[in-house]
Amino acid sequence: MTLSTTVLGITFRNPTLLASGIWGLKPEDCRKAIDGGAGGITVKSFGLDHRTGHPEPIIVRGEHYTLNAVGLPSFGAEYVEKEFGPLIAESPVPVILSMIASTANAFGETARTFAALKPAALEANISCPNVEDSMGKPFSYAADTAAAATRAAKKGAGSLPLFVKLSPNVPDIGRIAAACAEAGADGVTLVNTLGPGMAIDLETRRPVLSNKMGGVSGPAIRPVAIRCVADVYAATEGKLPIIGTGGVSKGEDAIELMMAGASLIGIGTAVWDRGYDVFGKVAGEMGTWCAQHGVADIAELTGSMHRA
Ligand code: RRO
Repeated sequence: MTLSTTVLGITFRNPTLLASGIWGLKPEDCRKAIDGGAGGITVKSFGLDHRTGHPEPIIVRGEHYTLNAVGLPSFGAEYVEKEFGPLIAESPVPVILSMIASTANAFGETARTFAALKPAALEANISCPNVEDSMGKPFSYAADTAAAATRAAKKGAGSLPLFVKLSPNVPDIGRIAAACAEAGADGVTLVNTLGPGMAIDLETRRPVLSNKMGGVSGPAIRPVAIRCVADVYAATEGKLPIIGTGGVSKGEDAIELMMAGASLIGIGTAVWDRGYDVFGKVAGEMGTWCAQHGVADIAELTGSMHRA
């Protein structure tokens, strides 16, 4: 059976991707994920502006979840070019550059600047939950602002495939994804972190995170990710490629997200528990499941729940 899959003309050796987030800040992290078997890489979301992230502590690990409020640190276009240009040039697997911008229009210039580095695709992160104080509500919280950011990003991206990363914290993610597709998104990444959530230190009686609140990831959010992927697949009649991400730590988790409608699978939080080898392990487990169930081509799983 084949685990290799082609999405928007980009071939991945298997469907697992490093999700944009806390592991993709440095090219060394991305190389570890490639060595660990990842089918592709999504770099941490960066913008053109310089921003300091939130002060420590920025991560809380619970039993079934992780909270983060990294706070979107960004070091300008030169950093992305110097650090990730060589990775893009040498990588044996596709590299997706994820980007953020503080206004919908600014996604245009950001996309143009990042597209010049020739990644396999761009991802417009319009759903960070941790910077409302400085950047306002995420664009993905409403269809009109999501579409405006997408339209600008696609103008800058040109012919380069553009994924748009959406938030699960909305009542109708299907409608928002459809608006993004109409505005030029070639695919969507579902989902960013849930919440925000909060954890309290019982001794000090204060929130653990310096930002007080943070996005929730890990196994606890997996059912929400599956429902969001299923909703968007249905709302877009299976025509919009989906990178499914949220709480995947083993092969069967990934297969469930594919049945809901995902073509590719982002993994982030599980690196804590299974190490950078999690990508190869999950891909291997997917292959075993497919062999046991007579699935010859992994792509045939995508959206199969809707046809069962
Ligand atoms: O940097 C962050 O705090 C962050 C980002 Br950009 C995001 O998109 N999602 C998240 O949970 N954290």
